[in-house]
Amino acid sequence: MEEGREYEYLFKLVIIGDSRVGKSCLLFRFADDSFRESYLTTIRVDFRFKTLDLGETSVKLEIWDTPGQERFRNI
Ligand SMILES: Nc1nc2c(ncn2[C@@H]2O[C@H](COP(=O)(O)OP(=O)(O)OP(=O)(O)O)[C@@H](O)[C@H]2O)c(=O)[nH]1
Ligand SMILES: [Mg+2]
Repeated sequence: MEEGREYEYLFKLVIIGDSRVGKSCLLFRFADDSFRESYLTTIRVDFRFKTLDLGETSVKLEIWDTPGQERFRNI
């Protein structure tokens, strides 16, 4: 591992899918281990980081959440 870097690998993931299928909840659960029942549609692209220690390897995940509504299809 290079000096000053806290992970060996960086993976970038994008969550896509239809509106209301639970994309944001999946990310919220994974990143913060919590759940909200009220539905707040995603209106722009948002991302979260999470670092996992897998034995001696440290992996950083950059996870992007996208809006599923038809009007944001261009994103
Ligand atoms: N019961 C139950 N409800 C869930 C689950 N996951 C998500 N929901 C509910 O489903 C609704 C939609 O969840 P979101 O994660 O906001 O959906 P989304 O795919 O991000 O939707 P857009 O942002 O519009 O694309 C919310 O009211 C959540 O509370 C689940 O595992 N179980
Ligand atoms: Mg969403």
